[in-house]
Amino acid sequence: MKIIYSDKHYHQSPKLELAGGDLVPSFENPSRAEHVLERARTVGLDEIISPDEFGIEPLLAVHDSGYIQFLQTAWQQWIEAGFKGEIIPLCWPAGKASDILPQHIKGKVGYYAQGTDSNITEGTWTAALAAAQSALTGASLICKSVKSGNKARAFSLGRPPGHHAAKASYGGYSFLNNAAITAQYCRDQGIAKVAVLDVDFHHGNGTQDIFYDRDDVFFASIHGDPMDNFPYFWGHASEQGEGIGEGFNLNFPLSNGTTFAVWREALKSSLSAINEFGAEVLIVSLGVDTFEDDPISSFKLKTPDYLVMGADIADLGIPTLFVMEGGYNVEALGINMVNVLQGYEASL
Ligand code: SP5
Ligand code: ZN
Repeated sequence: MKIIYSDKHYHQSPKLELAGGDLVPSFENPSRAEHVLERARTVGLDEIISPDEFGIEPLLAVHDSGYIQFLQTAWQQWIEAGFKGEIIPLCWPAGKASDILPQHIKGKVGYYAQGTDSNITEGTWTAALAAAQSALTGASLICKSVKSGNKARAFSLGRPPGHHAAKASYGGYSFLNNAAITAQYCRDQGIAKVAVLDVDFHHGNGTQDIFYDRDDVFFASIHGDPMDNFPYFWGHASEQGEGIGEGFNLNFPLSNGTTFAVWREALKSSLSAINEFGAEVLIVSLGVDTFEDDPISSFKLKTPDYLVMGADIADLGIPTLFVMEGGYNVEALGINMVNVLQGYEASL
């Protein structure tokens, strides 16, 4: 399994986030990638390569251009407005509001943010862009393998994560939707049917938003029920797509405390729907915050379960790109995430 990694992720190192009214060290921090990289090296999954450059065009194929421009310039505008701390939004156009984009950076931040958990720092754009380039490098390998008839697989070891980033909004530590960018890239490379499987504990609301009215990219997500879990406003089973996209969006909201036996049933259902759809490539939004000791989540998966998860995904038998998303128990993050990759490899 090729692993694509750039140390530019260090540029996103937010200090604090609000949790239950307290300011705590950010759950999404550079040590996450360090642990995954170290584990990959330890087990000899060491075909680690650097990303190629794809520019911003593939980003603009899924994200709004005003939003991309905002991400590129937000820090500069923030500094010019006289602020020194990290960018945390303070107000939103919730309820009745004008849809005019404000001039002041404080207004723009509220316009594009989903919540307060995703600090924009001086290096956010640099890190997010590098994570997208890593994912695109993996996608390029996968697409080439479809054409040559090989079943390639790759893992984009990047951060910040991406699956909460929608067409024109950021949140859930996500700024650029790496999985969606790669799914669209595969389409633009001539792959007719692409599936995105999201196994992160949290619903992939951004990916759902991007492909909701499409029948060429199938999206399935297994996650904590939004009645009780972030991102709260997306992820219900009733959200099945719209227009020609109806039937191409599949959500499995599961209760707090869900164990692997129950979780695996949802995985099997997702995989059989993806198989029926006829996907030629699979993009996996790989979060392991489903782990029993994750500090912000509530499922009960155990370390060996991730090997089984990888093997089940491999059984689909199509070229697969794993894109790193969440997982916040940093001690266990490396072994859990790499277990999915090892389980996949072992079952080939
Ligand atoms: C990619 C990803 O996994 N994003 C998740 C973003 C969740 N952000 C809000 C989490 C709220 C955490 N509350 C802390 C509870 C501590 N017990
Ligand atoms: Zn998550």
